[in-house]
Amino acid sequence: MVKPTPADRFTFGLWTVGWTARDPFGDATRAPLDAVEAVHKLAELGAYGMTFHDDDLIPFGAGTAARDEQISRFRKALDETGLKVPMVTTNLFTHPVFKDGGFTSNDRSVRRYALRKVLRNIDLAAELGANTYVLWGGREGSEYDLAKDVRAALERYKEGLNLLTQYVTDKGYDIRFAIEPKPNEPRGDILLPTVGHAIAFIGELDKPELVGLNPEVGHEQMAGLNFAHGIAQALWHGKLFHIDLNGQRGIKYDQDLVFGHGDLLNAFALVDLLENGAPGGGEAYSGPRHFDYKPSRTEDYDGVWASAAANMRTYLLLKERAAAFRADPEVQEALAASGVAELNQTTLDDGETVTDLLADRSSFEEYDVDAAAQRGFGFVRLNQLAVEHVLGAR
Ligand code: 3MF
Ligand code: MG
Ligand code: MG
Ligand code: MG
Repeated sequence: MVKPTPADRFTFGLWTVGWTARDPFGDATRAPLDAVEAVHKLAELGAYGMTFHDDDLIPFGAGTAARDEQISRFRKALDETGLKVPMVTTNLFTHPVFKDGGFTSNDRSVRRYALRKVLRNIDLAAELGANTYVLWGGREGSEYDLAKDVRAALERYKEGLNLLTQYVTDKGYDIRFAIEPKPNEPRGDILLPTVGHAIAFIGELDKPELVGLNPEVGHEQMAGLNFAHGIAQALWHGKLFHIDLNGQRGIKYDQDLVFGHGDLLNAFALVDLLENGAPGGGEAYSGPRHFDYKPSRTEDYDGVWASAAANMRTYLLLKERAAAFRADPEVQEALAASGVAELNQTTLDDGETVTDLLADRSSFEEYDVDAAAQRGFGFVRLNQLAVEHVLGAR
């Protein structure tokens, strides 16, 4: 069970295993990785697919002939291995032209260029059969509050997304967009910093049904937020279109550790949620399990492939542990004692009105608040059972 197969739908960004480990303080520690080799290696390890930014696959500024040649080499590798490309994205952050953003740069010509760069890559995404297009606006933001008119920037963000959703509709592409929130890094403050901000923004768009989220574990945790809660809310809104799995240890720079190498208990709750749905029966997640991590700068290529395998193995181990947790009669009993499923009961009876509630003396006038306040919820016992399952003690 802990051997990954394509049926597990594990995917990796080309920029993850392909990260040469340059950081703001030091040079690359690894040689560049060819996309074709990455496809073969990931397929050997049991992955389902690979994703990429336009510039990961085709060097920025490559001419048409070089671009076509690289796409055909890549397609050949996909055909040879059966690896899929379920998601594609655009790099609107590396080239200096994007220093003040893509869709929301104060410079209108940059905004027009950014849209053209995305449109060109959407055509490639459609050709390769991707049905999710991720938008991470890493440079959409500011360092200085007075330098960015945030309302105007949100208008331009919206204008850009409305253009993209119209484009895929006109072209008949089976593609939906997924916004990836992040609070900061590389900008001091990034627009749409959290899952919640992005969900609210989507509600303002022309075709909100074509836009959802690609939340990343570390991005929410960088803001001190609970990732499993964010994912539950995204599922509740029907907006979990894609997911970036990795590990983060607290509020600091974006660590992109292997999945589970950060907050392991939250990762356990996350896998339980993705695989089994909510305890009360809420829907599970059916999209790719996408890893957006960085093999640490200390690793050579053996370490890169070991770390890629580690992401999948940890996910599968947590999935196994979550199944054992759910199947444990003591856990079921503890869940019931904690009232976890009770929260699924509507607070009012079917057809009951506010007048009926006001007339129900047992709910207020005769309610024994002190007796009700005596109830112990047993959440600590439940959590300890989870810890013991994660540790393999049960
Ligand atoms: C940065 C990220 C990005 C996005 C990617 C879109 C470079 O912190 O997480 O990775 O995931 O641009 O998928
Ligand atoms: Mg990230
Ligand atoms: Mg990250
Ligand atoms: Mg990411």
